[in-house]
Amino acid sequence: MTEGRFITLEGIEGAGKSTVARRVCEWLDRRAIRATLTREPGGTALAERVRQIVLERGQERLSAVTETLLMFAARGIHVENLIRPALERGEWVVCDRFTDATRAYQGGGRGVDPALIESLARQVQGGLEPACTLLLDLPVSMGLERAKSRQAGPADRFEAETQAFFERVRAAYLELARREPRRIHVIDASRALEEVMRQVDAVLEGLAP
Ligand code: T5A
Repeated sequence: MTEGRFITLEGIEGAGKSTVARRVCEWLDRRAIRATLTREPGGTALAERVRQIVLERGQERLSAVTETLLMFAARGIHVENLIRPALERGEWVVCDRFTDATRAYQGGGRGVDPALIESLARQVQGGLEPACTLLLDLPVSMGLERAKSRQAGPADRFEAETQAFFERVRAAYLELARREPRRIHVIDASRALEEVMRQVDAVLEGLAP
């Protein structure tokens, strides 16, 4: 049995995370590596209910701290019921967003205290960290354009945010990558998908058994 690996994808809206995550799973499948594709917030039936609460634009206000707590509530459910069991079975887990999203969106975007985020991460993850994170980076205007072209229903609470908010999120992601260059690989996501996948494949080749 191979050792399970935890891979995460990060980036602003429309960076191509979902598209690339599916391609990563195909890459693993071609190498006969069992993988589970999942996402945050969500990934299990219960965590998807928390996702609905945190993304929908309802009448009631959600403070930045409450939003952070909800992200970690969903993450706790997801880690316990899906991520950890899959890794223990020896599967790879490919996850569309994880705690770096909280660092970038709630920390960088909303100004939540990083000490609170790191404290919750320790409690909820119990030492679980991604082995590798692919940060799909592109200019905010390009990401929002792509997201808009694909958007079906009304904008969710994040999609309705300003360009300045997403600039802060992008800057926070790049700062995380600067601090953790061995884990976080910056991919130029402004390129055509095949070129993006060439960059991703180069990272994956270094991880495969
Ligand atoms: N959130 C999440 C937090 O604030 N804190 C947290 O802790 C967590 C976990 C989740 C929201 O929650 C927030 C962040 C988010 O706002 P989501 O729906 O999971 O929402 O995330 P989004 O980023 O909104 O997902 P998107 O679907 O908008 O973006 P993706 O997945 O990055 O983009 P994708 O793959 O759907 O591609 C978008 C379009 O671009 C095309 C695709 O075909 C698609 O049409 N595309 C390309 N076009 C040209 N060239 C390329 N290289 C392309 N790659 C993709």
